[in-house]
Amino acid sequence: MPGKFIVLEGVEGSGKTTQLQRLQQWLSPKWPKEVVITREPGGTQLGGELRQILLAHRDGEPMQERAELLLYAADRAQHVEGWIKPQLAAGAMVLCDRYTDSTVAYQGYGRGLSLELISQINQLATNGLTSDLTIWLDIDVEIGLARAKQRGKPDRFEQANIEFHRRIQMGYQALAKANRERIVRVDASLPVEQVSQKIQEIVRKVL
Ligand code: T5A
Repeated sequence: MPGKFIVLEGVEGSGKTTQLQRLQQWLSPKWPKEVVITREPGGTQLGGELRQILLAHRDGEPMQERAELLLYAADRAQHVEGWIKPQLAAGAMVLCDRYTDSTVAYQGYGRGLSLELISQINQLATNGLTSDLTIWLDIDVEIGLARAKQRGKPDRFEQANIEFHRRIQMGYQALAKANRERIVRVDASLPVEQVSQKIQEIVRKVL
């Protein structure tokens, strides 16, 4: 497809939202078509509704792990077919906050669901669409959570225990090691401007 698909990944508060906005500003004058930002969960109207369900606190009836996995997959299937693919077909540069690696890291390493099952469900949800580049914003989980907390009331995931977040971080480490051609690590503990510069150096190579 004529467009390009770039994903930012990382633990809570790693700076994805901040960096996606800066990347969009930097890329817009360089890319001939639109440069658009989206996110998972919540990149479509249906996804927005699923996002509320996924991030809400629920007293008395915790969300089951497989239900959580399938809701993320539903969000992704809608996003890929209904929004990302048409954008890529029109030549857009799509910048996405989280994608399939989040499911491997959170539902696989974090929750302990089968990586094989997650791989199959990711395949079903994406119909094989992979990113052209994934940038992993690598930060210590405690620093990321402290940053995320500064913004206000923590969601269901931000409230989970620290061991859950450490397992997710291990998931990202394993993913980066196994996918060196697709995933590039950036040290996200650096100041915002320096992180942006590192990201620009990496993205310049795929333009
Ligand atoms: N999830 C998602 C799954 O479990 N499975 C899946 O398949 C998918 C797709 C989504 C949740 O869903 C889970 C993962 C998540 O828990 P979300 O609200 O989208 O929820 O959560 P996050 O993606 O983690 O987004 P956050 O908004 O929490 O973090 P960001 O976007 O990484 O960080 P950002 O840019 O908002 O920055 C956080 C704070 O730090 C500051 C910012 O100003 C901001 O205040 N900051 C820095 N401070 C110092 N130095 C820097 N370099 C900084 N960069 C940013």
